Amino acid sequence: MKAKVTIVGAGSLGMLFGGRLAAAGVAVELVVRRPEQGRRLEAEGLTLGVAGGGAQAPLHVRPAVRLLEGSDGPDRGAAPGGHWVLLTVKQTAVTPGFAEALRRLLPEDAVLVCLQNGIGHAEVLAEAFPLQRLLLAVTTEGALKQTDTEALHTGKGTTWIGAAAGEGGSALSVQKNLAALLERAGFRAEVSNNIQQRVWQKLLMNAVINPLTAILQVPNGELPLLPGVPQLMRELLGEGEELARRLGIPLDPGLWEQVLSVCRATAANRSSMLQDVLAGRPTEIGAINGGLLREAQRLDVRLPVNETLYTLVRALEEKGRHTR
Ligand code: KPL
Repeated sequence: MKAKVTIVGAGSLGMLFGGRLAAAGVAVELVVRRPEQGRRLEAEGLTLGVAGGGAQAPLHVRPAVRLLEGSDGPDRGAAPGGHWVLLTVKQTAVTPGFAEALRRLLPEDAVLVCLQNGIGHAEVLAEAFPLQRLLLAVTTEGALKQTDTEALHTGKGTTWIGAAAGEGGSALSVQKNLAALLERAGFRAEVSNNIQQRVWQKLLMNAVINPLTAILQVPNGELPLLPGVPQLMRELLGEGEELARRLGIPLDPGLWEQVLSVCRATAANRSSMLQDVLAGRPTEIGAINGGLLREAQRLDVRLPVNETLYTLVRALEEKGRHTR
């Protein structure tokens, strides 16, 4: 049965998922914000290469393209195999206005899958969508956007899928069908019965690596090699782990080793936050360390190292705004 996947946000991850799913015969539609990108994708199609792929030819596909604003109402074309909407925009894009625009655009049976970093976006979306239609996904796939129509698959990973609402959330069969669809497109995908644990583990890693690389302006691999920095990294992680413990969110015991191994595995990469700072764009600090600080405030606890880094990254954003 024909499934349909709408990808909202044609950045690196959006192009990766959209490219491979379309190549696997799934009906893919890309929803973009910028008309210029929309026009180019329509005219040129989408090209997905593989980093270090040698002679492997890049995939070239022609998914349908729509604009987020100004499109006609929901597309009511039947999707008997299910209709999933992979939300691959940055966390900072998920505002109440955005959630409302999405609600107008999507048919009532579509299931929304959030792939954002950080925390807080699911709550914004839950104001516009019933919780049964919201899934969370955490991915370790690596991708790099090269132009408005081209991306590179830089590293194979795993995508975990789970219900945003836990008990009473979206049906398990919906999650399993999505995992099967992603597997058909060549991804490794698993249904997780504790997606909050995956979300928090990614959150804590991002809370260590992203602000420090943005402030020190180094690639991920250099971070643990700088004098004094491993201690700071441990303190940041320790604050996050203690907060998760108080909130009753279980975590893997070896998270410190995982942070170091992510730094090694992505040694030459600039973290997304460093890229944002260098480009003078707003960062995801509000959803990452800021998300931790909001949770801590609810419990009346302090996270002093996270607070300091949050303030420094906000200052860098401000500086970027003035020097652009
Ligand atoms: O997810 C990342 C990011 O850059 O946002 C890490 C894991 C830090 C890899 O760069």
